[in-house]
Amino acid sequence: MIRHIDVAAQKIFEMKEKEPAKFKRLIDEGIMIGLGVDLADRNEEMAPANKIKKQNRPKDPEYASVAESVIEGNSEETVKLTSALLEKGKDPTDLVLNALMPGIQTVCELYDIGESYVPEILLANEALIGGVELCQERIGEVPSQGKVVSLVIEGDVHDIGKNIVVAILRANGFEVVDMGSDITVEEAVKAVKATNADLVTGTTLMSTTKGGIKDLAEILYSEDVPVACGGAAIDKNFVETFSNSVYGKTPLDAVKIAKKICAGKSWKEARNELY
Ligand code: B12
Repeated sequence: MIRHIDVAAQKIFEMKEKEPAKFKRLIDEGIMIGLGVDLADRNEEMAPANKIKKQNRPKDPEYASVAESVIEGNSEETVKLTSALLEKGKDPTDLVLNALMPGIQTVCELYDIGESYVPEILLANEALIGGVELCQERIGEVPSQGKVVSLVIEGDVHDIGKNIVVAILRANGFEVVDMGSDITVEEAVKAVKATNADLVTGTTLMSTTKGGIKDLAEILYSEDVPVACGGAAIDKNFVETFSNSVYGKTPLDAVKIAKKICAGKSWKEARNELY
């Protein structure tokens, strides 16, 4: 018996060193139990996974069901629910941003805390794509506002965010050449010349590949085609260390940047007017 307590105490001391946040929670909860507080309800609500789901859950219950079907990676259900909402006259862009996107966002955040794994992400991404494609079909042909080349830079396969940006740009009337992921600067320059694009959107999520976005913007300077830069590894301070680029955080920022550039503004004007 005493030996077991010794082991437990040893583990708690190790936890104090290695996982201070967990240690603090253990002590706090111990004090609360000592005071007679029932932690069962509180734990359920405050569990990190539940907190993430709650924070991302759309307020509209119909949108929440779409998000839930993406979280479950259920493509069939996502398509069915999205289709029903489109039939009811819901705006396709709103559906992408406020029903489908919160679903994938939840799975990605759950992955960060070890509550979701690669297969779940891939299934959720498939469900997302199913819903996004339906929304795009509904939007149909929109008079072109300008041409955009979209890509994820060389060495990076993270294309979920780029796919959302592409869908929202298309919904807003931009002709988008979607090059996919792991695209070299040379491939991108070739596509820009071949399509006579007005703008490139470059995405990256990894610190090891963000230099590629800078190289792309600098090389495209001679073509007079700026790069809208986004994705989790990119921030405004980084983008301001090089020219011919405009930072954006959300898919709607990509639309704002594209509108300015396609209306003939320079990258400097777009930067000044947006930030
Ligand atoms: C999903 C995911 C994966 C999936 C990718 C599937 C796919 N098809 O994309 C898989 C499992 C394959 C994967 C693999 C890897 N991953 Co990963 N992955 C993630 C995860 C969990 C979510 C990323 C995501 O899709 N987010 C959701 C989307 C919607 O967000 P987003 O891309 O940022 O896009 C939004 C905005 O940024 C914006 N946006 C995007 N682009 C643009 C462009 C413009 C112009 C504008 C204005 C806005 C904009 O709009 C989007 C919608 O809001 C992140 C952690 C996280 N929570 O971010 C790690 C993460 C990005 N991965 C990471 C790593 C290290 C890897 C691996 C190297 C792991 C490994 N050891 O094998 C490999 C990468 C291999 C490679 N060569 O690329 C690290 C990167 C760390 C770093 N800073 O460098 C992260 C941060 C995890 C971590 N905490 O360590 N990953």
